[in-house]
Amino acid sequence: NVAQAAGFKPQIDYSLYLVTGRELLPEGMTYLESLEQALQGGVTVVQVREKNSDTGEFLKIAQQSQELCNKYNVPLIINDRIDIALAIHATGVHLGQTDMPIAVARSLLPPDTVIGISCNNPEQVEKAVQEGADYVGLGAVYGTLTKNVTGKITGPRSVGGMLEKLDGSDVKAVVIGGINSSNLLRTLHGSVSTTGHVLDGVAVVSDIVASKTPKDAARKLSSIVKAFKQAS
Ligand code: TZP
Ligand code: MG
Repeated sequence: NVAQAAGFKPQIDYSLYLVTGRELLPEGMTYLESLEQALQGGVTVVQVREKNSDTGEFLKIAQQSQELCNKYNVPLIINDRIDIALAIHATGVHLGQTDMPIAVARSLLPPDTVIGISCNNPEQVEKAVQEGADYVGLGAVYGTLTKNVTGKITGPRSVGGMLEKLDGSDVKAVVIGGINSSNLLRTLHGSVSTTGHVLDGVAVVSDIVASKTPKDAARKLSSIVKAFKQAS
């Protein structure tokens, strides 16, 4: 697209991608307190995901999240809702397979908006590349209680098969679903295509959001991704 060609598309560091989930907060921890700790711990990009909120509530949370992310210079992505992304001038939107098509979303949003899409198999990844996605979220790689996962659980091996479809494009990739500090390193190592394509990062909800010490949780995850990236 025009923005990309002109070179002013924001370059996102996908290393540690926090997806929010207010339902999972531990008792006594506010959403903004948890988010700020996560940012301090090294989250590199945040997606606000509000599956159970009305528009007004989503908008308020999005605005508050944006303010906090700005303070830490971390880009913000809105799940599903183009209108809310527009309203707060978010860096990006994240779409699902049953949401608005990428081309339509693109036509509604400013040209420098980052668009990501969830993919569960190589065909969906291929289509995402053709349609001009900026990044893909691959998964669910493991089982998770955070979301009622509809597609199959991929496992790292099939992530490799999906990553292969990104060869020759600059579309970035993260994995999501059941990732924590215990399985992260082997997930990163296992999620590689036969052509050597590796992940750009990892997306996490509960390991950070459900933690009573989200800063430590994020720090742990962040250091693992950094070590992996330095070695690869
Ligand atoms: N999409 C696929 S799995 C998932 C989403 C939003 C939830 C991942 O949450 P968790 O807690 O990191 O397993
Ligand atoms: Mg969606």
